[in-house]
Amino acid sequence: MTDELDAMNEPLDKDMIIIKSFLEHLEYTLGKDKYSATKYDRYNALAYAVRKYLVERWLDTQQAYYNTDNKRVYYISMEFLMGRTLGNSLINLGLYDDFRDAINSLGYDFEEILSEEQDAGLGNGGLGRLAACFLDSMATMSIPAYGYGIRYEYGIFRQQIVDGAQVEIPDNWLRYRNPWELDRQEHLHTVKFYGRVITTFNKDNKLVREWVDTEDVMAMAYDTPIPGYDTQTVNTLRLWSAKSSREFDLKFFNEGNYIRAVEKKMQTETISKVLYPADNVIEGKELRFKQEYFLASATVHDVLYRFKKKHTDMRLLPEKVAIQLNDTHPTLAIPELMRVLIDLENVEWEDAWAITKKTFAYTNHTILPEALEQWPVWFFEQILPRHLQIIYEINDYFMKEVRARFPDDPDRPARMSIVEEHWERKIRMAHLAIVGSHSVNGVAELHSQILRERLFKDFYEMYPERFNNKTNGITQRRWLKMANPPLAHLIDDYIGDGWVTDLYELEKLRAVAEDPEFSQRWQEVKRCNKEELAAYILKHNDIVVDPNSLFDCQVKRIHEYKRQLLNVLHIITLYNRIKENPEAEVTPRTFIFAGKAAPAYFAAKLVIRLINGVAKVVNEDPDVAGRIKVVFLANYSVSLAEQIFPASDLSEQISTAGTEASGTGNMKFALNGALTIGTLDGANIEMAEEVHRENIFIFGLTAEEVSHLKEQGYNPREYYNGNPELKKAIDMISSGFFAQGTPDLFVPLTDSLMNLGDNYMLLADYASYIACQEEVGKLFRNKNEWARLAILNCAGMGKFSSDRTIEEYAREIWGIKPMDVHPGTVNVKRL
Ligand code: GPQ
Repeated sequence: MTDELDAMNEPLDKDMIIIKSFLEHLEYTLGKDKYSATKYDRYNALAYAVRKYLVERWLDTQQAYYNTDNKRVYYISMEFLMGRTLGNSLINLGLYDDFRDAINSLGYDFEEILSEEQDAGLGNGGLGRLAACFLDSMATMSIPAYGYGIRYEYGIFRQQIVDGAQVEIPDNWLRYRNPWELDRQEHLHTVKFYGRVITTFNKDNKLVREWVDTEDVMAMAYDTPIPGYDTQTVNTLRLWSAKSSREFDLKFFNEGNYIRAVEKKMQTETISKVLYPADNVIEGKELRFKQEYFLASATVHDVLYRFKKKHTDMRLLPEKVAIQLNDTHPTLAIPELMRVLIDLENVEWEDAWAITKKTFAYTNHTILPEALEQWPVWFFEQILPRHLQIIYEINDYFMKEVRARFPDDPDRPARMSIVEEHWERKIRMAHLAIVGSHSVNGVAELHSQILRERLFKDFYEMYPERFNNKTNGITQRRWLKMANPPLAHLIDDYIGDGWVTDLYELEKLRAVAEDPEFSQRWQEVKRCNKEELAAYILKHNDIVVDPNSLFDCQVKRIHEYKRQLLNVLHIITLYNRIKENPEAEVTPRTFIFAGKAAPAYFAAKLVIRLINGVAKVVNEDPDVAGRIKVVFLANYSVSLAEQIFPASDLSEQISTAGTEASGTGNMKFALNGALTIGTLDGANIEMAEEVHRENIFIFGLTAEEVSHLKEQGYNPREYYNGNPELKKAIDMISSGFFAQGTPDLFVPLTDSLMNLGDNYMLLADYASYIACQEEVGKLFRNKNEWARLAILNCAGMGKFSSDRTIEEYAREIWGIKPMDVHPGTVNVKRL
């Protein structure tokens, strides 16, 4: 019936269907009329109108998964950095233009309504955004997949810049409603903490362990639909929220102290309160440990619940379930699955262990030692006593295997042990993840090589077949089609829109890289995008920037290894050159920075102050006016990134070689027509291969040279003394020239370069970076040549679609094939 109505009305009433639904939601869901509705109400009404189309496909997809019982993949991650959902959903559903036209016809500004949406900022940076891109690709490629994470009440903090310094503001993103999630009151799991383990015998006189006297927390599911592009498939992102249990409430209330009881209740619910804001470093806090177990346990129980609806034989689990661990953060899922199989499902140890290893796969995202998780044994003793027993037992078997395999290497067991015995005893989560998985992967070729040859060398020698590489990627739906409509349309006009689902199609741009008309339009698009960003900068920073200048961008977390400070040394060098010689040939540039620093990361916060200090000096100095400008954009986020990439000319990817596992911002820049200046690090290396080495600006030491120089004894002072421009720049920083009245302010930064060994070798790479930047500046003066290279860069981005990455995971690690969903169980009403 509805189908018939739809068919009858189709061409006629497309706009009307949308408008009706929008107005109905405004009135009946939100209780507003056109007089009382705020912009935010209009956003919500629009979101509910769109949600209908998601839900229909979602129900179909989930029913199809249940019916076919295909193998599914569970991507478990402590972070999902989703950004905004409305625009992306419309694009993936193919309804963007219809909704835009309908809403605009009511006299509203559609884009303005979209920008009302708060980012879902449940992540810190690359690792969380990768998880979000993977969800998009898995749905688009019709892979039966689920994301599992935590529904933090507070996502990544909002950053304000006050007097040049970062100030953190809590991100209360759920204060207003979230139209994209559906709470699933019925999907509840009990997660246990504390207590003790008792040993008893069961009726078969078999030894059994019981974990008793626990403090229980409930995990409640909130589901968000994840639509694929141009497909029926709508997958699920399930986020867990902590609730105190009924029994828990009663127990404490019965003890008679009402206020104390409520306090206790609030304490348990703090588990899902806030995202830890540190990136690439562990904080080692007990609450974080509990969060990790909370996610791991709830997810394992949910996965098994779904499995058991169709199966009774646990040995079939690896044929139906693949679990991908996004870094070690969810690794407690390994001992949790072992516990459930052995203690609750009565599976024998050997079988349980074989099932577990076949089910799990682990992705490593960093080699920085400060980011490798190790949890104190006493956390386990108190909080997860049964898991500690299981980990010890896993380790006993594992140590036997190591000794048997390498009888002549007496130090090896201690090196490889899951238990670190020195100083304070700790559990090495990466070792547990490797031992308990059938696959271990890095996220770019160089990174995977470093895992095999350095970080996990011992493990690679023992289990070479487990190690593999999966170079990261990004979704072109969000990062080109949605973020940069003018460029997307231009590309469509010349090569069609096949690139939206097959990014290798961009290769076809090579043929038009020298076509004058295409080049002209390409340059116009970039110019318009730069004007928009310039307007944003004027509005938010009150700085006038010239859209003709080279937009030189470094936007990412602030971290010493990412070397924002090296970029600053370049700026100061240019400043000095112009001051000394007003005729100096310096291509006009606007340096754009954005990024958050972990609240406890002193050096990173100081770098933010330095950037702002340099900005003040440079921007206010009439001698360099029209030549260089420096801008720090506050509160870097997915939605701000969507405005920066399209307007960028140059992408700074300048980490010390061997430190950045992959990088993914590099790919977003190139896709949007920026050229890269970078070291041979992470995915930069593979990008250089794809775009051809002559089309990318590479400088600095290689990873091998970095290790070599470190072994030989690196002395930063040699570089300082040998390079007057470098010396001058560093001296200006330490002397307080940029410190605005606090002369010693930046001494810790120069100290770390000069007196603490310059861990990330800025000084060693300085000269080569400056020389490379001169080439960049020269090339930019030739607009057509610059455009030609930018087009070739974009043309070479095919490999860096997360569709390619996911296809490799699915085929090589998960053993999962795409699965078509046909509209069936419910009517999918089409516009
Ligand atoms: N990454 Cl371990 C993060 O963003 N946060 C982390 O805590 C860890 C890694 C990044 C990594 O630094 C980038 O090089 C990668 O491109 C990204 O993960 C995704 O793999």
